[in-house]
Parts: sequence; C-alpha cells; structure tokens
Amino acid sequence: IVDKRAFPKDFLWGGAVAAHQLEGGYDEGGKGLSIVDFFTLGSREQPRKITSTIEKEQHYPNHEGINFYHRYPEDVKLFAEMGFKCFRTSIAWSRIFPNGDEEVPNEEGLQFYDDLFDECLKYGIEPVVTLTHFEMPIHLVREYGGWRNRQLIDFFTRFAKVCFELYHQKVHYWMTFNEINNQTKFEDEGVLYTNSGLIPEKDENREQLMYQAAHYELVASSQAVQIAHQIDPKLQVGSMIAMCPIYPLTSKPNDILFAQRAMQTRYWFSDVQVQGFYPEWLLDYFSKQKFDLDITEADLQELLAGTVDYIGLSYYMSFTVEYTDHLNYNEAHDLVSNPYVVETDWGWQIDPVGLRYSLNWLNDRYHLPLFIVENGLGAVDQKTKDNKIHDDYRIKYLKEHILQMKKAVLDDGVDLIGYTPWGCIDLVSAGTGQMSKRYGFIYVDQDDYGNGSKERLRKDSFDWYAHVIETNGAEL
Ligand code: P53
Repeated sequence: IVDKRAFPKDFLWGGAVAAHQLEGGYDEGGKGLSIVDFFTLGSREQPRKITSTIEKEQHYPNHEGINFYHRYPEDVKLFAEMGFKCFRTSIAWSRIFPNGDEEVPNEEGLQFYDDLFDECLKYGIEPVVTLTHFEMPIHLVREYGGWRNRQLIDFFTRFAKVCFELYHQKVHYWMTFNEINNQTKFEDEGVLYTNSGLIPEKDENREQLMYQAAHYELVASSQAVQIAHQIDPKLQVGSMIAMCPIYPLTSKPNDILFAQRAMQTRYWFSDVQVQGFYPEWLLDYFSKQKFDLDITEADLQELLAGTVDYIGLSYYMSFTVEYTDHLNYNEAHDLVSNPYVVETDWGWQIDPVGLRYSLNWLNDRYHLPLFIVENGLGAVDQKTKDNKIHDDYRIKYLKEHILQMKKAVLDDGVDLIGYTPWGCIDLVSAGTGQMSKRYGFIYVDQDDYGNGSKERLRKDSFDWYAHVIETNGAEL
C-alpha cells in the first residue's frame, strides 16, 4: 500500500537508547556500581541472574556495553548522517550520584552528559532524556532496599533537580521512570530488580511490594515534574509506559471484561501520572487484598500537583487474554497467544495495527500529546563477507508500524510529537543481556560475550531510515 502523505512539520524523528545498555565504562569517570552491573548474560530460555558480587566466571554485558562512553562522537555523527532530529538516551544515576545518597554530585559524570548533549546539538539533534531507565546505584538497594523505601523519593528528586538545573537549556523533553508499568509482571525477579531495585524476601508478597514501590516512584515522579517546571516552565516532563494493548481472545463477555481489567491493571500507573489520582477500582482492590500500603494524604496532594505534560510510550507488541476463573490479571500466567499475528524469534507478537489502536486508546483516555520513544524488531543479523547487513525484515517491521502511526496522526487526529525507534545502534538487550538480539540501523561488530572489533557498520535499514526522515515519512 502506498501512502505518500508526509508527517506534520517539526515531527521529531530520531532513535532511542539507554545509558546502561550501551555506554560501558561501568567503573570509569567516578561512576558508582549500578544494579545492572550485577546482572548476568541470559537468553530467551535462560533468565539473567542477579549476583551479589561480581563473579569471575559470569559475563556481565553492561560493564562494557558497546563502549559508547568513549566512542559517542563517532556514533552521534552516524545519527546525524541519518538526519536525526532528536536522540533519546538516559542519564546513569550512578554516574551523577555514585552511591545515590550523597549530597554533592560527581562532576565528571555531569561533564560526560554535558559533552554528549553538546555533541548532539552540534548537528541540530535535540536530546530527549529519561532520568532513570532500569538503572540505579546498587548502594540504594543494599542500604535501603531499593524503592521499597520512602527515602528513595528524596534521593531521586535530588538527582532530578541537579539534572534539570544543569541541562534545562539543552534538554526540553524529559521522562522520569522508564516503562514504569513493566513491573505489572511482579512475579518476575528481573522485572522487580530493573524497575525498582527490589530483591524480595523469601515469603514476601511481591504484589504488595510492587504496589508500594510504584507508589513511591509515582510520588517522586510528580515531585520531579514540579521541580522541572519551577526551574524552567518550558520543560516538558513525560511519563514513560510500555504500551502493550491487551485484547480479549474472543467476544465472549467474560473475555471482554477480563481484557478490560487487564488493561486497568497495566495502565493505572499512567492514570495516576496523567490524572493525578488513583482509579477507584484499584483503591478497592488494595483494601480487599488487605494490602498494608504507606500512601499518605500529603502524597495524594503531590500526585495531583505534579501531573505530566505528555506521554512517552514504547510499543513492540500486543497481548491477548482469555477468561478462565478469575478477574485479577496476573501477567506471569494469564497471557495466551493470538492466532492472528506472528511472533519474533523472542516470542513478541508483531502487531502494527495494534500501534494505531494504542495511539487512539491513549488519546481518548488522556488527551495529552504522545511520543513514541521506542519501537522496533529484535532480530539476529548476519554480516555478509563484504561487511553488509541485509535487514529487510527490520525495514518491513518499521515500515508497517510507521504506516499505522501515519494513519493515527493523519486520519485519526492523534497529537504525536515524534518517533524514536529503539536501539538505533545495536546494544545490550535489557531482557536477555544479549548483543545478538539486535535492533539497530547501525551494526556493532560484537557478540554476546563482548568479543569482536566493535566496529560500526551501516545496515540496509540505515539508508532506508535516512530516506524516511528526509521525506518526512512520505516515502517509506
Ligand atoms: P529487549 C519488556 C517488554 C517490553 C519492553 O527489550 C521492554 C521489556 C523489557 O525487556 O523493554 C524495553 O532489550 C526497554 C528497553 C529494552 C527494549 O524494550 O529485552 O525500555 O530498555 O531494551 C527492548 O529486547
């Protein structure tokens, strides 16, 4: 299908990454150790392990990343060659506050991001920044138990304030917590750890623990929004949610009802961030479950005072559920496969129409500008003898998604700020720690164990995406 229409002018085309997945330099520049520095290599079958020390016989892929810490000028130059208007990255909290609870930030860490942002601005690329993306100083986990502890709110807002004060003239679009709703899948240890620095005790109720941590994060997020606006009213601070729409398997009324509850369970985080209060069903659920949660009157005031300016979202796939005998959605058990879509090699259900559906759903529910800050296909790439990567499957995935995004904007009137495909340069997978689960337009010559030259190569998708940007989405 040919759709020659272009996107609105000023549409922010770019790419997205996260500090810990590409920087490396894990113990350089005064950086403290972070939670991901204790997270081993895994695979689709083998979950990543959390170790309490750095063990010699394990491989920790985030230590080295793709060495962006030292090579970023070369990489940003390649982004500029594709015509990026923006570049989404995150700030490693442990570079700025190595332990997380200090009063004074680490100057060398601040300087690194200042230089990186300048390097982007040199090419007219606007940095878009997530404050914390699946990363925090390990000290905050060891000494305070991660986000189970209310004190984390103050540590986070101190970090946020330093960043806003120093970078507000260079960075206008901010997000607080990456995929804050990923922890809906609270049974998964890796998820609790990366989202919230939580290591549950043996008999601890993980669901209650997740709700408590998420509450503190939401309060911290709303305070950060207020701080940003005090420092500079021009700053736009968004939420960041992992958008996976959840469909009913059939039109049986109970399937519809279950899908609705599943959506409520996955998206109450953004309800709070956008509307400033907890949905009724959830407060009711808390009391029925007899959860003992520390949610104060003052917290509720903060939530109302610090609602977000826009919604950042990732979109990779859709989910499907089928009602059996319960209405409480448990993401670790209740997903079924959708017979109408195909999966990636890592079992993610590819569904471009689901992106248009999601943008409309979010628009109807929240009436705020949307920003797609992640989308993409994790796939194995083959490098040919003449150093080419023919990734037509990736082009196909992105093309189909951009087409649906175009319909949402031009046919449905959705207010969309921009689009930054994930892992615009190959990097370490968050879920598995693999290098071989690649998303990039730029190939990095490196395997799962960090072997390889780390040389950067342009894939076929590199030229394709450059042309998309050049024609403002008219030619896909
Ligand atoms: P990887 C799960 C579901 C949807 C998005 O993921 C997710 C996850 C966590 O794995 O994470 C986001 O690398 C995340 C990125 C991550 C990207 O999606 O597991 O914000 O950090 O790399 C892709 O294939």
